[in-house]
Amino acid sequence: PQISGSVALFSVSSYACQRRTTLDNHNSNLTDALSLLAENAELNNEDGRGVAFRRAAALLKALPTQVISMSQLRGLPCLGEHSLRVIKDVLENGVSSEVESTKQSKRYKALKILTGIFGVGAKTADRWIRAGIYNLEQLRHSGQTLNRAQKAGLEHYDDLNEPVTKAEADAIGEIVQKAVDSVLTGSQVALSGGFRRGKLTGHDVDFLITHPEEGKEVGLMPKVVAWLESQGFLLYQKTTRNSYLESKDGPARPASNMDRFERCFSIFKLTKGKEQETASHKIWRAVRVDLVVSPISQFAFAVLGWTGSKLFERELRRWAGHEKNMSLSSHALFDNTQNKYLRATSEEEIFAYLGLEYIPPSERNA
Ligand code: 8DG
Ligand code: MN
Ligand code: MN
Repeated sequence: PQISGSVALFSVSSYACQRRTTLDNHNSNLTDALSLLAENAELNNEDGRGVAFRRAAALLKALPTQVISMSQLRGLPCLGEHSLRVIKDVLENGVSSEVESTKQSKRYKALKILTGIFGVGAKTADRWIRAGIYNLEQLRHSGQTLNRAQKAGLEHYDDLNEPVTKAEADAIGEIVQKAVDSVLTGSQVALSGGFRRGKLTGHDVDFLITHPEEGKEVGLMPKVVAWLESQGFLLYQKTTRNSYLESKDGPARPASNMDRFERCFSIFKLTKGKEQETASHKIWRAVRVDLVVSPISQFAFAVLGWTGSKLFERELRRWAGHEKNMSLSSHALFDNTQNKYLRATSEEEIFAYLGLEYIPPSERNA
């Protein structure tokens, strides 16, 4: 860091995938404010604004010390005019007036409550709000038709809005491992998502499943799901087939960032330990679990793509496209200059292809 007078100026790379971002955040007062505004933008389908606030928050998460004065931010990337205004407000007044008024607003509160239902996105929530629905009580009495996911989401609302602990994630990991062992020996299960980055809690648990022999993983998901169902572990599941190989453009470049693995969005019924039993005497709780099956040839890309954070992933793809003329997905890395796929069996290799220093999962918490 450069020193200017008594004020330390930070020097930080502009892409989140060039930075090491641990969970040790020295600026949570600022990043909480910016994250709330990002969330609000996303809930209102203003994705551009959302990303701008997310980038600003991520930049601050990567700083080695607490920011106490605006002068420390001079020359830093990712901080737009609006974000700087919010930061200044927090530094000078302890809170951001925009954040405070957003939190109080009827619309924000309703969007939070309604999108807190599994299966309800910003568009559905907006439609319901325009129909005068602001909370679960009003929704239940509204006569709105809910799909299967939303019904399950409403039924298990409290459980699903209770953070999942690492201990619960590990318990579910053992169940998933047992399931894959029972249906195909040699299959491997890898924890991904926030828990792989070292988070202590999460909104769900994410797992990748593969088999060391290419092709053996085909059709694995329905078998795993059937086993879990037969053992009574599933409260809800929706499985979608792999659509990567059979797409019209062949195994060529995936068109969007949405991947095409065989996957299952589920709600697990997890039996509680004695310590977690509550006054309600309910001996189980509902937990959101994502399962994804990847062929071994794409596994490194799948692991990288499903470890997150979401902003880190977005920045990796932006780096690949803008700086390297490459296209990165959770399936593959394509070099547009050489017009060929770059094979990889580890995350380290992928970072190397991209000309990036390797960032371990615990430092991808952008
Ligand atoms: P949390 O659950 O603890 O709140 O955080 P997280 O684990 O980081 O978030 P997540 O929403 O569970 O997402 C985990 C990773 O999975 C994240 O990097 C984004 C990625 N992911 C999805 N959906 C999709 C998708 O459709 N395609 C790809 N390639 N990745 C996805 O969540
Ligand atoms: Mn997750
Ligand atoms: Mn997930």
